[in-house]
Amino acid sequence: MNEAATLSRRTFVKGSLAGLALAGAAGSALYGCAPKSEDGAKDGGAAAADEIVYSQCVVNCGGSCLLRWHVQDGKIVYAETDNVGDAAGLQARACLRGRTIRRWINSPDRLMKPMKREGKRGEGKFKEISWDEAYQGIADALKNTIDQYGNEAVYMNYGSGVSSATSRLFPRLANLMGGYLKSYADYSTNMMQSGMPYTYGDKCNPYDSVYASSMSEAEKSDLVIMFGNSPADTRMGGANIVYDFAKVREAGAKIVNIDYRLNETSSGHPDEWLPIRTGTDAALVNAIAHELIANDQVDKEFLDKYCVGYDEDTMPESAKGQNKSYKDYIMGTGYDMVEKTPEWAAPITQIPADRIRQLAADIAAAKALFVVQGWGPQRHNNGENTSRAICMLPILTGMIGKPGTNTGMREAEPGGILGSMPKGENPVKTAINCYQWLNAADHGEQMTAAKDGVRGADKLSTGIKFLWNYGGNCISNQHSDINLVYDVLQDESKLECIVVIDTVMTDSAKYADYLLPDAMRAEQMHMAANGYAEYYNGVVVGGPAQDAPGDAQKEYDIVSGIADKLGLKDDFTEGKTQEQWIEEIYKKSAEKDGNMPSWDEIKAQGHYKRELEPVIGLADFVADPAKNPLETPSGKIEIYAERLAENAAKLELAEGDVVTPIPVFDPGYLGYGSTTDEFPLYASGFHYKSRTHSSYGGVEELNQACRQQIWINDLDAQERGIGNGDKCSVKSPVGEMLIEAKVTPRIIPGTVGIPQGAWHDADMAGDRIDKGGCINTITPYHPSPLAKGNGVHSLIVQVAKA
Ligand SMILES: Nc1nc2c(c(=O)[nH]1)N[C@H]1C(S)=C(S)[C@@H](COP(=O)(O)OP(=O)(O)OC[C@H]3O[C@@H](n4cnc5c(=O)[nH]c(N)nc54)[C@H](O)[C@@H]3O)O[C@H]1N2
Ligand SMILES: Nc1nc2c(c(=O)[nH]1)N[C@H]1C(S)=C(S)[C@@H](COP(=O)(O)OP(=O)(O)OC[C@H]3O[C@@H](n4cnc5c(=O)[nH]c(N)nc54)[C@H](O)[C@@H]3O)O[C@H]1N2
Ligand code: SF4
Ligand SMILES: [Mo]
Repeated sequence: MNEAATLSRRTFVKGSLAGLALAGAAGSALYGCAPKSEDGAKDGGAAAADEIVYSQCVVNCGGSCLLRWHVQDGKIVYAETDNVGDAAGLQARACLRGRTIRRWINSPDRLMKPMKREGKRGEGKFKEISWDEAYQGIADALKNTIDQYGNEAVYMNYGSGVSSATSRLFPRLANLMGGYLKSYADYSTNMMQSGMPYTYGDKCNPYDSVYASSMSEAEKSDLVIMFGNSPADTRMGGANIVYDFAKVREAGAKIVNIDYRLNETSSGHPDEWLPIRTGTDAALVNAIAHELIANDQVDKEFLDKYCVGYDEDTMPESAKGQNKSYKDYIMGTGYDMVEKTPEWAAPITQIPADRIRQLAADIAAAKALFVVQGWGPQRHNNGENTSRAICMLPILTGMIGKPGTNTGMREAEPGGILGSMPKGENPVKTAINCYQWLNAADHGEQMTAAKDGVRGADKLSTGIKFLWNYGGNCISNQHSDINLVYDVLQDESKLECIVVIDTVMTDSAKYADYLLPDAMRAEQMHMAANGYAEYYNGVVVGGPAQDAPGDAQKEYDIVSGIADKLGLKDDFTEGKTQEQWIEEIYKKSAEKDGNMPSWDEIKAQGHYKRELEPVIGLADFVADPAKNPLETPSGKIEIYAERLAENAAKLELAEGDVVTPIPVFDPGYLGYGSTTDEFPLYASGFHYKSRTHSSYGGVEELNQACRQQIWINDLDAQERGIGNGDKCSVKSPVGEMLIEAKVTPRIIPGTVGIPQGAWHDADMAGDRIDKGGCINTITPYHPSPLAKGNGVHSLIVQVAKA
């Protein structure tokens, strides 16, 4: 152990004992750079106590885990995570990613200087410029864009890398200049956001706890069915859902985990795994529905009282007497006139008919059924229908709004208690789906409401000409079809100016015209609420723990600098520093909340957490549907959504795309039945434990611990002569990548699985073969039928030994 490490170990003990008191006594130290030490003493006898600075891991995995920086001489020496507060449950303890964050913060790859592109877009060649040149250049480009094309030509790209009360500040500046093209939905829940409001009402979105139950509610259930939901992969961190899920298993419910791979959550419990072909969950639901109907096991009373469209009894006038009910569809008397028996579903789902019958019987016998879906099943080109179909299981059995049940949505999470920096009013009302930005850059003028999901106008008046990309890697790495992205962005007459603000050289950053180095949250005063943790509300305030490296600056100062060149600095800042904004936002939120500590207290404590009661999805509606109707036209659960039938009639769909008023199984683009001799395997992505998307993808230790590998079943591997650890080529209709094989029985035969988010690494002017194993090299760009979203888990490929 070297001297520095010894020192930090020793002072760590002292610091952790004295941490709270010290922070309390020296509240001001939470702001500026850490003082040398409290008493000025240097090590060499009495060790200096570490300064404890509170911050968070802010990437988009939902944890928002607490970091307690140990700071000496203005430098972070050590990071601990949450070890304060109620050890029984309220500790937001970081996962391995968060615990390696110093590798990222102190990485030699940190961006240090503002830069301007020199080579071709995507080539990654830049020259250093001064901040003044950057501000002026960007201000000019912004102004010219608006003068020439109007405000609709300005766009802020999706980016989820930073959660904080003072981040993503570009909208505030753009609104001061007359606004920008808006976006709706997100890359996480795009298809679900579009489909579910037709069933559960306009306000139904995956982030509203009214529509789902807390995971802890499953402790009261006797049968928990999880569709593509793996908290141990995607809800890590001490205060996250994985924690609640552990208690669910202890409580003893039978758990069925439906996934194309044996995910981390059921790892060690293989009996819980029900393998299914990717993208076919709705077919399984259909067959279960068939059994429940055939055996008279549906809750007809619930369906009649709370729902529309199960059978003729509750069909809306416009669809009566036409065999358009859900029951008609399932029993083979409507739509495709095919009876959805387990024998029908077996070859589609790869689940034997007997196993489907057993599951249906278990569901019928359950006293409290808890059905929950992750967002994997909906991240397919048929995801709108799949998310609605999964919710049919609790609907058919009336297992909604009661103890131990869930609506079929992902588990609930409470909203945050913090406001954020006001964005102002955007006078532009036109919006695109966030996934449509590349189309809008390529041929925006041709995009319409009916064909492309443009909202707020019938069509776009211009393509995107100015793209702002902060804290996101969705230009290329996280978008799809990176080869197409490269081609479109080569043409500088289309997208004229791209600004990227990040901390390291990402693949998206290579497309920047201006590439700006950001200070990380540890390097500035930070404030944010809790993440997706379901059972507490909280806030963290603290920092900076150390200075940003090189000339990196915080986003607030970057946007202020550009505003200054436009004569808008005072309007943007209102004469306040970021620290003053944070104080103001906190105080306003605390006033509204009533329970939060005072500003002085939170500064001293660094964090605040409040335990919450678990919730039961749609409990109010079920208790009193007249008093608490849903925001559907009927006020009820709409199994048959008349509105969707009407809206579908107005859509111009791509060939083969389907939108239906009831949740049917349709394979969707590149779904079941689409494999060919050239691409004989299905492939899907999943969110991986070594990264949060592409964030932490540069930490070598994590890459070594959890290798980037394609999961392939022994049968598929043998057929191709592929052994564990072999380098493989994976080809899809749009690209090729190289990746190591993980040959395993933990994946269903016929489907391969690729962890999403690895860093793209290809010679784009050469063979374009990605050596980084980035799945978006091979995902086509095909917005889904209704949402116009990213159904990127639908994919066909060939795999060969490289
Ligand atoms: N094929 C496929 N594609 C997918 C998905 C999939 O399942 N399959 N998942 C999709 C989903 S759900 C999502 S949410 C998106 C996520 O896509 P992104 O929102 O792009 O998420 P990240 O890849 O984590 O990128 C976050 C970026 O923020 C940067 N960052 C982190 N901290 C800071 C900071 O302090 N300042 C600045 N300026 N930058 C910072 C990181 O370096 C990183 O480049 O990906 C989507 N893409
Ligand atoms: N470690 C880690 N945690 C994360 C993230 C991360 O990148 N890394 N990303 C965060 C973000 S922004 C989001 S949006 C969430 C994402 O959370 P999810 O969208 O739920 O994550 P996925 O891994 O896409 O899908 C969940 C599971 O569904 C399975 N699956 C995929 N397709 C199907 C299907 O058709 N049917 C069935 N039954 N299963 C299927 C996958 O194998 C996976 O195990 O996670 C968050 N948490
Ligand atoms: S990556 Fe997520 S779970 Fe891990 S420390 Fe960060 S916020 Fe917590
Ligand atoms: Mo996401």
